[in-house]
Amino acid sequence: MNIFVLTGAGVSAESGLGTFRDKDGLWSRFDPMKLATPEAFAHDPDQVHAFYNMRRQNLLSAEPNAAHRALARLEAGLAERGGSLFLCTQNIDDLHERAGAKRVLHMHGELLKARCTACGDTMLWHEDLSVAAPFPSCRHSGGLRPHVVWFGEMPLEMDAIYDALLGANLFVAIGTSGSVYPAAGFVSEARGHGIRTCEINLEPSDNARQFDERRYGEASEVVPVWVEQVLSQKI
Ligand code: BV8
Repeated sequence: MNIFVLTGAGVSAESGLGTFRDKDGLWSRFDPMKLATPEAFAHDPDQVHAFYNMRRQNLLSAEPNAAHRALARLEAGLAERGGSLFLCTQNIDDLHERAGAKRVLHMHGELLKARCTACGDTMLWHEDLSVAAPFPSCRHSGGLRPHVVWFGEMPLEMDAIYDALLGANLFVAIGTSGSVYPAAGFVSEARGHGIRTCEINLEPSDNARQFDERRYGEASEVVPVWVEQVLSQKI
């Protein structure tokens, strides 16, 4: 069985990273159009860097939760059975990897990487970022940014994502509100190709009605149960 899992901020909520659109979420305290767009970065790079520096420090003190660990078990368990997990995340944290997942596609980039705006080089970066910092590999300076996809920018590896999506037997969205595209459109893409769909979330998402199966609750409780059922082939 080939499963395509799309995760969102809800899978990391119980690790303390907060979500975007829940009542006390990031976008209720910060304006995404002032912090998560290329125009915002051009206008006030220091403010944008401060926003991501705060989130990077939060991430470095966060730990994966049972949902991240269950998805790592799913990856190994499917491989043992000749199947595969394609784990695509909208999240810019590294909690899937720290929980043991071997292949994670970060379609919206990674908070623990920096990118040189002059040449596109990326590298691991755990410290605070500022535009002034010189980029070690290419020596350009003055244009460092987080390796993150902002609104209005093309998400990463979309061809690989659609190839994997259309080759899946099951599409599962976990911890996402289904409000940001193109990720929010994956479920209708899957349905259009006759692929079974399942939503696992705290509450119905914006596109809940498009899912064949829906399971609700805290990810750290619902995801491990679902993974054990998949691996014991009860579903
Ligand atoms: C693009 C990185 C084009 C930065 C992010 C109309 C139609 C189609 C598109 C658009 C449109 N209008 C505007 C657009 C474009 C825009 C968009 O979709 N806007 C929305 C607001 C309408 N999209 C884009 O700009 C994308 N790019 O379209 O490019 C293009 C084409 C050609 C050439 C160039 C460009 C890029 C979008 C990426 C933006 N970057 N993140 C950062 O992190 O700072 S988006 C950000 O929000 C996240 O990455 C994530 O992807 C997204 C959605 O967030 P979620 O993960 O779903 O989190 P949310 O808080 O919303 O929901 C959490 C869920 O978890 C909730 O449902 C909650 O109930 C649940 N939950 C909470 N706790 C738990 C839980 N579940 C389980 N257990 C729990 N404990």
